[in-house]
Amino acid sequence: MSKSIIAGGVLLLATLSVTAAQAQGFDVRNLFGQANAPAPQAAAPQSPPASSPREWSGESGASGHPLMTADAIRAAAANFPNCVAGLWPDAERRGISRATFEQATRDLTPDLRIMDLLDQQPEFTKAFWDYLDILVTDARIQRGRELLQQYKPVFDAVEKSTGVDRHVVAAIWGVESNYSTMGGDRSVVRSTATLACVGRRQAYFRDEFLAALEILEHRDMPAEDLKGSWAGAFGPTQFMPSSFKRYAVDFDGDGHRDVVNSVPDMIASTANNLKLDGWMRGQTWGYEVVVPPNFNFMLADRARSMTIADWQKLGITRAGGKPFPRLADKAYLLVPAGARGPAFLMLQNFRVIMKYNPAEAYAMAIGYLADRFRGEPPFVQPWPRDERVLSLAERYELQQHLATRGFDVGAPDGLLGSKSRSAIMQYQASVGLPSDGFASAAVLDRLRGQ
Ligand SMILES: [Ca+2]
Repeated sequence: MSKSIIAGGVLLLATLSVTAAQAQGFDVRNLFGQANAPAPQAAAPQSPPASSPREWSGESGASGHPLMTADAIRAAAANFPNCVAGLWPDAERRGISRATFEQATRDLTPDLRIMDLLDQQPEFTKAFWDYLDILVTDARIQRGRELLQQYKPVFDAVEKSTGVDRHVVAAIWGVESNYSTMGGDRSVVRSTATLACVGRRQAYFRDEFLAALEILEHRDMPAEDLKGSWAGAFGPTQFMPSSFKRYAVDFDGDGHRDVVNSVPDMIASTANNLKLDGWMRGQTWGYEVVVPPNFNFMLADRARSMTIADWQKLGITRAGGKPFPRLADKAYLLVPAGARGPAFLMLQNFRVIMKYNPAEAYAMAIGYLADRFRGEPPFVQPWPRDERVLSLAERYELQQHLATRGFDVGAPDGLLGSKSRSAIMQYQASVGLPSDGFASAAVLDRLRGQ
């Protein structure tokens, strides 16, 4: 499901592409610190329910967007009934009946607490390895294996028809909702209507709101089952309404695409999502690799795709000593924790997983969990766990130092995406440091000292 980064991600070491639209589920997305969903701290144990009865703070949003000032939010809230009523012509064009529309929107009120969540920016982020620790636990590995066995006939059939690796589908299920045991409980119709009429993402959420009405119109699921994150993602694998529309399938043959209550529909729909996003049958997602001494980390660039054979010529080997199974597959090199941490060659399927949720740490957790289901061992190389993770203020400061020195970081926003990573590499090269693009405290200290 293309999830949208509603507010921009904050994953320190991950590149967050802000193009895809995904709504943070309640839990994982929170974990990834996007302004939309979940509460970052909670993944290891469990998140508290997403919709506690807390009220809107009444404060202007941190984004500074004109539609996020307290006055603008109040004015939009006052106009909410008119705004919703004004969406009827669009709904009608989509084949939604007047009865469905009225039933869904009668007495509907905006959930303004969402405005606080929309602009929320976590002050602290976790290191790349922290996400893997939290998301890929022994308990999650064990439970996933049980479910792969329990639903083996479904996984067999879905894998055969879509070509998508069952372990990856199971991993998404495990990470997005801890196998259906965690999920938001906000009404998808109410959340998307709120966001369609209030705040800075109205155009995007108008489509989501209308797509949610289409689900009701087609009787795929009743409104009371459409519950999820504040951004409108629902079900065990966190479909946005528009993603549901594109990807969901009725696999158990009861005439309804019910990704909430039917495990076969959920598994098949999630696999179909990955398939239509470009999954390469028979390929894995990536490999942990070892780079040779004095390696040129400038080559670690998502835009630099080469065959595994080409990477081998540069001295890269597979961690653990096994040979690469297919040398013609194209891959890019990812060094998520800098030169002191492990390196990875990422295949097309890693990019596909990132369409589901555009954070590298998320996608790697999915791939790693899938490997562990299969019985593969943990990663071989250690993470540099002594590295201190920079705070939001420090990341912002780092970007400003780089910009002052003429390195292109885009608009400094405290989010370290691929542009910032590239700027750090260029800065490191300019001062004779290993150019791994890693935003370490040492790099910040050096920038401060100059
Ligand atoms: Ca069904």
